Amino acid sequence: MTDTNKRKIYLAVGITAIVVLVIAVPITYFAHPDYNAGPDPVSTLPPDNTADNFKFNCLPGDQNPTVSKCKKNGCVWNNITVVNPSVPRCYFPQGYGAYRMVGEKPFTWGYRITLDRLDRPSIYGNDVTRVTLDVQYQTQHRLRFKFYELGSDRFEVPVELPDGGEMATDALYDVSFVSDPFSMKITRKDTSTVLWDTSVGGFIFADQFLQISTTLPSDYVYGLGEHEHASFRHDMAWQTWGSFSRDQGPAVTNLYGVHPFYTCLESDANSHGVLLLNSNAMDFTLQPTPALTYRTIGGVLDFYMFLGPTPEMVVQQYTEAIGRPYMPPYWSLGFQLCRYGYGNLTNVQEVVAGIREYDIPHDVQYGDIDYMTRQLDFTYEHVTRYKGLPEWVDQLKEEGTRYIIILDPAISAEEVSGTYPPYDIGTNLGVFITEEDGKTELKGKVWPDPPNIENIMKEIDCSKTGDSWGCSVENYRAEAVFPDFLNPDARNWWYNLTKDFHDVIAYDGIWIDMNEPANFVEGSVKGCDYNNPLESPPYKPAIWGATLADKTVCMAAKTHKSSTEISNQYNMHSLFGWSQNEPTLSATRDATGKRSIVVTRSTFPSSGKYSGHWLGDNASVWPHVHKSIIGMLEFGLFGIPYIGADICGFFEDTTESLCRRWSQLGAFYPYCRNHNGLNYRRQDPAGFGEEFAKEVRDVLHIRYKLLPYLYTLFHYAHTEGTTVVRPLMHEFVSDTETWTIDRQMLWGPAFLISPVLDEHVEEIDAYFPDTRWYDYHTGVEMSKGDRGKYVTLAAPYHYIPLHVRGGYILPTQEAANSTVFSRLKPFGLIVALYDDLNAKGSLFWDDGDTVDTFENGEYYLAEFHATKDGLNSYIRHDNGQVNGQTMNEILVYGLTSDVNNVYHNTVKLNVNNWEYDNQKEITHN
Ligand SMILES: *[C@@H]1O[C@H](CO)[C@@H](O)[C@H](O)[C@H]1NC(C)=O
Ligand SMILES: *[C@@H]1O[C@H](CO)[C@@H](O)[C@H](O)[C@H]1NC(C)=O
Ligand SMILES: *[C@@H]1O[C@H](CO)[C@@H](O)[C@H](O)[C@H]1NC(C)=O
Ligand SMILES: *[C@@H]1O[C@H](CO)[C@@H](O)[C@H](O)[C@H]1NC(C)=O
Ligand SMILES: CC(=O)N[C@H]1CO[C@H](CO)[C@@H](O)[C@@H]1O
Repeated sequence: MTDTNKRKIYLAVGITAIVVLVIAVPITYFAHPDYNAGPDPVSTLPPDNTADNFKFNCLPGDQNPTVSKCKKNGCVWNNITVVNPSVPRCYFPQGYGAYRMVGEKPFTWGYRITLDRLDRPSIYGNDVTRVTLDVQYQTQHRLRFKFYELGSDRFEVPVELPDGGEMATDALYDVSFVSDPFSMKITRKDTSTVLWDTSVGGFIFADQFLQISTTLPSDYVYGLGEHEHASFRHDMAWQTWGSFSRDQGPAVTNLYGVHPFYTCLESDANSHGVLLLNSNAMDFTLQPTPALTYRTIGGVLDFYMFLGPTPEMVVQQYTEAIGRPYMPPYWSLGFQLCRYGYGNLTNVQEVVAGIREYDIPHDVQYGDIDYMTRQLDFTYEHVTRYKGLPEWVDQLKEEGTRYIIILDPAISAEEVSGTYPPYDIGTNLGVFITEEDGKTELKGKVWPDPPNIENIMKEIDCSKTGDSWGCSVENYRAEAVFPDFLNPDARNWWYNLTKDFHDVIAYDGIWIDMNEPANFVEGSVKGCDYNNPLESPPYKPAIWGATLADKTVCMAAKTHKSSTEISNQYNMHSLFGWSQNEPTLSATRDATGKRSIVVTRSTFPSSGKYSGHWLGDNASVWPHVHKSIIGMLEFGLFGIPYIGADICGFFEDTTESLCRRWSQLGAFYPYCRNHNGLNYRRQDPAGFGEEFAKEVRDVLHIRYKLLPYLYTLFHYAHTEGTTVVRPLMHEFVSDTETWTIDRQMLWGPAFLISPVLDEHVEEIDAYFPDTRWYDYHTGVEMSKGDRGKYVTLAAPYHYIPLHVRGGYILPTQEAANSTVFSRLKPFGLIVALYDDLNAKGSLFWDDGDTVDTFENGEYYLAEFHATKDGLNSYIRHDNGQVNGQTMNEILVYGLTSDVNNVYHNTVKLNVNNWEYDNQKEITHN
């Protein structure tokens, strides 16, 4: 609450949008002594005065930079002054530019600038001689600037974002240019903070290499994914992160999704965000200047900048552009249980019986790939192992637990013709990704087994070989093909199969995995043509694997870009998971007739419109518990708030102490799923005996009690783009201490979660921003002296510290064994008063399951407002969704005097029906 006034000022100012065109005097670049250096570069090197932080790598990715390679690029070589081995030895001359402005033309949306290439050595070949830059002043807070090649058919990302429009007249930003060599500068008008300045040099626009470097206004940078980062705030000490979707368990490399979006806090606590809309393999280098370099190997440089000025507004503006997050059904906020390799239905039933025995809330049960026949999509193993699965799913649902099935994109091409319609129909329609010829289906290997797998396994026992994985891929896996989802036939084929499969198993939602797309052989079963520059580009970004096709399909493989245009995997690779979203969601919606849900592994900007995400195949190790908070905070920035990690970890055996702490934190993941890998020890809530089970039940009951609050947060995420799991800095941005906090998180503005993230720890230091806080468990107010401080809190093994922020009202509902039953229970409110005895909050409610209830007005929305005189509710919209339900418990925290009377409307209530103590007051009406 401390900074709202200050924030507002920025919106009120900003009057005109004037392009400042600075035609600068050509700078000393041409005179740089090194540029035309003579034949003996080493001996004639003059002392170079470029500060280390201002060195921008001219031989990125080169493990063995040499003077001659460096000189050939027209760059400066200096390894004398280098102390830090991360500082590039070969770097661009100061102010290096390869383009100059030759024209500038106004448009309704802004300006079009024409850039011509100067006479410079070509580092990567095929430089584009004329680059166009469109600067679109799209709105007051949104700027688009796009470098491309006018009139060419260079690849552009087919995700729809705002284009053109009328030039905003009240923009918060200024854009200015230096003409020769070209550079650009973006300034926040009211503070004159320079948000971007590319005059540090290094702008390159070649066919297969596009680079731009900019200084940043501060070194508080967040986002840029998907990777496993050690901290939420980026490390600016010369870190390079690759991005290219990859089936890769969390590690310091490119992972499943691609999100070239960052937010930055300026030193005065204003915030902005930047998206590079590009899907080619790329990397980002962060260096301590502070500066950022983007390098991508295709497409165009299409940037969107969002001016905030608060970090929360940046996310709202970003999701306004890429699409607001999906509204998950109420039940999908309940507890979910999964594992790979239950093996058979009896085993699943036993686990579920254990969950029931301990009365643990259980909203969703999953089937991983072992429910299928030989891992074939759209089948279930109906002969022995999963005989009776459909009937059991029906029964489960009657009891209040829903069922989600996994579907992998890869389809077996080895089934006997006429026995497996998914392949037969698909191949007839030509729905699969093809080789370069555009005709031959590209075949890889993923999970499906061939028909004769049992005989093969008798013949070849891969477990006895040195390389059991390699052996099993070679011998046990069938050749498989990959749907080309942007081909309209493929889309409809997938939609039909998925929808029709609901007649077999009445699933409630779908989990799509392996959609990077993952492939267990490199490129294809035939390999790839590495003479093709798409497979072997002149620059390989800092991504995992020796080739781009590593663990996926060949880059030259043909893939639709739209219903009518064909592109290739080189451009479309990272969009594969995104392209699977819409058809899957439409199918499950239409099959169930309900809102339903899709959870996907591979994401791209705008995936949040259709799906949630889990943080991937994490290991059961302590550091991942902390990393999961970082991952959630980042996906919040990326507009994918339905997010969580596999509780207790996927790979490796968990331990009881790890699983206990992970379950405590996981109870506050928006996507709350315990998921385990093949053959690891049990880790479901009933897997460690009664005491453990009761502890998990208790913490899940807290979650369930707060589900109305969580659901309301999702409503605002869906309608206004606000975050659900929220970094502390988004609420307390004027407090710089919050800028680095990633071991605590908030639910919305008002609920603080301070988990234990390490083994053998029973107390933690938690930060309490300077406002009023109450212990959720007891209602006791935190001492005033603790405001704005780290406080040591007791956190015994069974306990997670949770706090409610004064000034807020949280809607609650009594917990039950699933949301089916909790939704029938009475509501309540937690009224946590601020110092001035005010508090506010709201409740969004609908039937939890119908499509587009908000859009169609089928909901209830109330705002609550507490003052020293009482508590009022204002019904903003009411279509009867809460009829027949009661509100039983109103907890009021922070009253300063005794309560003498309780009224409901004007009716005085019987004093015997309410309880009161000196910290909190409980009323029952
Ligand atoms: C620095 O450059 C000189 C000249 O090329 C070379 O002899 C020397 O080995 C280099 N040192 C390092 C640490 O790379
Ligand atoms: C299910 O698998 C277990 C081993 O995990 C086995 O003991 C049991 O017999 C199987 N049950 C059925 C019905 O196949
Ligand atoms: C999908 O199903 C509809 C309705 O049965 C049918 O008309 C259509 O041809 C099918 N499309 C594909 C691509 O299978
Ligand atoms: C869940 O709780 C309800 C009552 O709230 C009860 O009727 C139902 O049988 C329980 N379901 C299971 C599966 O335990
Ligand atoms: C809990 C955990 O390990 N989380 C990590 C899982 O992997 C994602 C990337 O997919 C990371 O962002 C998380 O930090």
